[in-house]
Amino acid sequence: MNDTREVVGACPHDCPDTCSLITTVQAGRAVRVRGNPAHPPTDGVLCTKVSRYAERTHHPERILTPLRRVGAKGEGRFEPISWDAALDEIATRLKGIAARQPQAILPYSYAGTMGLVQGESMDRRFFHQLGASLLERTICATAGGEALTRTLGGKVGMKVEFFAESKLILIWGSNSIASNLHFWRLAQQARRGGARLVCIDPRRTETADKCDEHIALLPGTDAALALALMHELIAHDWLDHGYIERHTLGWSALRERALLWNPERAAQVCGVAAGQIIDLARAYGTTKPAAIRLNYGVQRCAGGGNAVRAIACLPALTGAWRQRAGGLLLSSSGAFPVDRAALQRPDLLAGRRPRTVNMVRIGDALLGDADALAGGPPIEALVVYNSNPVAVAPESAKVVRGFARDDLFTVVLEHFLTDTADYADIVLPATTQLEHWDIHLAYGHTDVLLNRPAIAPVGQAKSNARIFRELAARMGFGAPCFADSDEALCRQAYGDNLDFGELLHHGFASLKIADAPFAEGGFPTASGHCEFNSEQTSTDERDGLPGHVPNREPSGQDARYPLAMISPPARHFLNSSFVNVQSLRSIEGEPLLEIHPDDAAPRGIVSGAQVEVFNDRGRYHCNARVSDRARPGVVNGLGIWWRKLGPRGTNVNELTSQALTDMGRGPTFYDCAVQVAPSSAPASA
Ligand SMILES: Nc1nc2c(c(=O)[nH]1)N[C@H]1C(S)=C(S)[C@@H](COP(=O)(O)OP(=O)(O)OC[C@H]3O[C@@H](n4cnc5c(=O)[nH]c(N)nc54)[C@H](O)[C@@H]3O)O[C@H]1N2
Ligand SMILES: Nc1nc2c(c(=O)[nH]1)N[C@H]1C(S)=C(S)[C@@H](COP(=O)(O)OP(=O)(O)OC[C@H]3O[C@@H](n4cnc5c(=O)[nH]c(N)nc54)[C@H](O)[C@@H]3O)O[C@H]1N2
Ligand code: SF4
Ligand SMILES: [Mo]
Repeated sequence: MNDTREVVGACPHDCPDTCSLITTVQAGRAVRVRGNPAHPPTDGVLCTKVSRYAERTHHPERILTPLRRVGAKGEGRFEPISWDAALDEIATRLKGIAARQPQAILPYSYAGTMGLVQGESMDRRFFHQLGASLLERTICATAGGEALTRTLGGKVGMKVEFFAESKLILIWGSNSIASNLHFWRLAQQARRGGARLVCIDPRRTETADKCDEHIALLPGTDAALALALMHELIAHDWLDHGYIERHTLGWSALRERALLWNPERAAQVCGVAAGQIIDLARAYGTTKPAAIRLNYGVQRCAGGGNAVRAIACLPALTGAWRQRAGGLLLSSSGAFPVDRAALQRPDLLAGRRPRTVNMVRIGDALLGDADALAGGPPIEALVVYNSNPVAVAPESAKVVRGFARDDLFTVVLEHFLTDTADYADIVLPATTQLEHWDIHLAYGHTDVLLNRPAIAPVGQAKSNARIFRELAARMGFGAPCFADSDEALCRQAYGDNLDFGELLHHGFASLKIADAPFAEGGFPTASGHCEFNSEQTSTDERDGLPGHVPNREPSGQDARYPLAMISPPARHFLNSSFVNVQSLRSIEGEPLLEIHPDDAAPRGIVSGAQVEVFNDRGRYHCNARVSDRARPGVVNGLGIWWRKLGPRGTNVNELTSQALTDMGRGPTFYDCAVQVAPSSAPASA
């Protein structure tokens, strides 16, 4: 057809791979989205989910107009209204509250799009000018991020492409095939070159199946494993003394700590055989280059920060950083020179210092818990975008009760009527990535990507940035920065740090980073060293050294709730996105709990049975799968279904807690004790 066009964009999702997309447009419709073969990290391949992005964009249930609630909160009954009516009503309500107490207004957003423009530009300016409460965006990665920063000085590490040359790769707390597909391709390449792959994960994932070795440790015991590896490195002198002396801080104290952790002690704590730990230490101590692909699965528990710190010390002990195919990667996002002050304009606060609400504790905060409210006023208005908190935040019972408050004014910017949108007073239709401009960083590679709109907005949808621009005008915010277009915001994101012309031309641009950035030390910490001992850590939590912090709710501790539950992502959803895309939901089937045969048999649970998973916080109804994908003592509740699409309107976050991690004030989704029983009533009830 002669009106066929191809447009280069960027995958917006919260995924380390940040793929370059090519969208085929015919007669104004996106008909196909594929991976850009010219972008090396993407290499022409997308995951199954985003291959369906055209289906998601042109989904028959897309919200096409602004909506006003007509039913009760949560019922999901709305009537269409005009943009003028919607924006006027929102501006009037927000002005009324702001005149008394701007901090009673709370934005709630996360990485529904990772785009810097649609995720953290005009929205932030708007709330800064308003003097609204600040949001601590902690729901994913802050424990690990903080831990990495305390150890290495930032979210920095190996360049991902060099994993292909490694001879040993520890895939630690990562189901790469599901969540980091383009890294997995590099790991396969390494394997063809003779590398050994070791997966460290309580669950026997599809990634574990394909590795040479799987260490199925108990959740939240990674620091103990890392300390025992150090013990063996010391005992066998597999250390790079020169590197330790020149480029690290706190070695003698760490050495003393590690010598307390012989493999037998760690094996007890981790619930694995001591022999596995000894073999892993030998491989790690004697193979060069050795690389660690650490991921966020290790840090969703009470001691998540300490676990990441312990693991992040390992490459400095063996001098693995000397080689470009050695070292560690958790996140590369710290390498991107984003000009956040230009994008977000914190100066618009003009000296005001609003209180900060932690998004993990939105349930408690909405219900008036003084601690969750950080001593500030009750929340009277909530503006949600790029997030689906009713489905994804912990302890759903409280989140739902909070959102159901009749005295709360809630605005939700969305593509679909999600569990959260069902509680909105006003829903505003937002554009998808195919319909707006944006610019991206990545956390699993080091390229900047530009996203051009491929099609016109669907229905009456507007981009987040445009919505906040129009709201700002209605609020009477006169500063010139409230007039910046989405495209202008793209240019401001990196300012002079980047050649925007190159981006416009190719759609991506690589950061200039040394192949082996820490071969000669030079870590971005205050000392310039890899900090085994962190002063920052010693002042606020512990003694400054990484240690094993047990889970709050470990397997086998509470007789009422003897099983530990983790709830990692289902492969064909992205958090709660795509759950409403029928072709993907069909692949996933039903909400699922994996349980080991030894735990299933005494409870009379068979595969396919409906079960109730419960603890003091709630009750989740789902389907059992009896399988050794779960290790004994641990059940896997794969996430994150829309509540309204799960049996009896529940999802796995009924069970999770709002407790925070040791560092970074992050969530403890995978630190959750439960009991499981066959369902007492039919699932359809
Ligand atoms: N397909 C798909 N891809 C995704 C997502 C998705 O929902 N679906 N989500 C995206 C987002 S937001 C993020 S943050 C990343 C998440 O991806 P990752 O950073 O890899 O983190 P998780 O998927 O939470 O967990 C990874 C693995 O860690 C394991 N794990 C759980 N507890 C522990 C533990 O205590 N120790 C160890 N060693 N392992 C543990 C889990 O079983 C899981 O297999 O993926 C992104 N990519
Ligand atoms: N039990 C359990 N809970 C978890 C996790 C877990 O592993 N287990 N993982 C946690 C993690 S790692 C994360 S990151 C969070 C993720 O939680 P969220 O950040 O809430 O991510 P999603 O569920 O993908 O929801 C994003 C929403 O943003 C919308 N959206 C996307 N693009 C745009 C846009 O341009 N404009 C607007 N207005 N909306 C848009 C999508 O339609 C979608 O509904 O969940 C956390 N919750
Ligand atoms: S979700 Fe990840 S793997 Fe899939 S297209 Fe997006 S960036 Fe690539
Ligand atoms: Mo995440």
